[in-house]
Amino acid sequence: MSKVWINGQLFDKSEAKVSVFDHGLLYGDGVFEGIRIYNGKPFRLREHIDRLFDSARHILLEIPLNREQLTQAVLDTVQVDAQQEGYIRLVVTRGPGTLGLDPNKCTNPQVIIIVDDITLYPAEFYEKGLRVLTASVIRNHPNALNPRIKSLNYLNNILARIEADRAGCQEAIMLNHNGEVAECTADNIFLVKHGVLRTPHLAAGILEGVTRNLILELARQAKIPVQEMALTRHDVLSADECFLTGTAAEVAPIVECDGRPIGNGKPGPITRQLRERYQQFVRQTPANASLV
Ligand code: PXG
Repeated sequence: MSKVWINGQLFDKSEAKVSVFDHGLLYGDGVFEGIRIYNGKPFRLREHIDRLFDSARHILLEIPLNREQLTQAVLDTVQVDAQQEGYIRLVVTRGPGTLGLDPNKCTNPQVIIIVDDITLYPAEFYEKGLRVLTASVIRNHPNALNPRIKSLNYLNNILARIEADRAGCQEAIMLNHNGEVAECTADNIFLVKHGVLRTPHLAAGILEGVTRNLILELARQAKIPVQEMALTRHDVLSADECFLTGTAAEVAPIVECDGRPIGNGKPGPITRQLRERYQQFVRQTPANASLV
């Protein structure tokens, strides 16, 4: 039975509630993180907590706990069910306020920790690869809502996901306001060309994915050359390999974009190698290595 921690209290899933006046609900005013549990431990918890605090700082939302307190609350909540594998959703909302935008009317931010199961793509997608399209909806302009903030406003990405869905694709590639490749709707994107691993640089207006950073680390360890750079749709269509990375999807091959095969239309060798290295890393890392 999964549990939900809200501002220091534990609830059963069915009893966990927030106010309809919460500005997280009314305006998407809040931030979140999605964290994996591997071997019973939250994976890369420090990185996720850091990103949550950075997102909150950007929107001037004061989290009523410090990093250590929040880390401990996450560890305590995970401990309740002692799940070996699972998923943690950490949410901080601006809290209940009035029916107007004014964030100053919200004086009680809601800190929510949900521990639940993870839903993955079915296994066949990891073997055969995903189909994606280039969404007509672009990623948020950094001067509108910076994608570095993991905010509760995902409508931009949801619109792209709807396009993908209606075209029979599993994911969408979102371009930025300059027409460069940014990221997928809930994942970062990587290409392989002539043995070089390429991914959009942070300046493209993307989330700095925890999985992205790990893949860059693992590629460097494997002596695979890496380039963080501006990429275009041409680079995707002419790539030898393509894959996405994210907490939920882990490392998943992309074999088709806009109805065209990528490379030979099958998951490529560097994608396979990095997926294996990723699996090995997350499952073999000594328990404490992922803790603060
Ligand atoms: N880009 C965006 C826009 C994301 O939302 C990533 C990249 C990958 O980041 P990480 O740090 O996870 O490697 C994300 C992550 C979900 C879910 O429930 C979504 C994310 C993470 C976990 C769960 O769909 N988004």
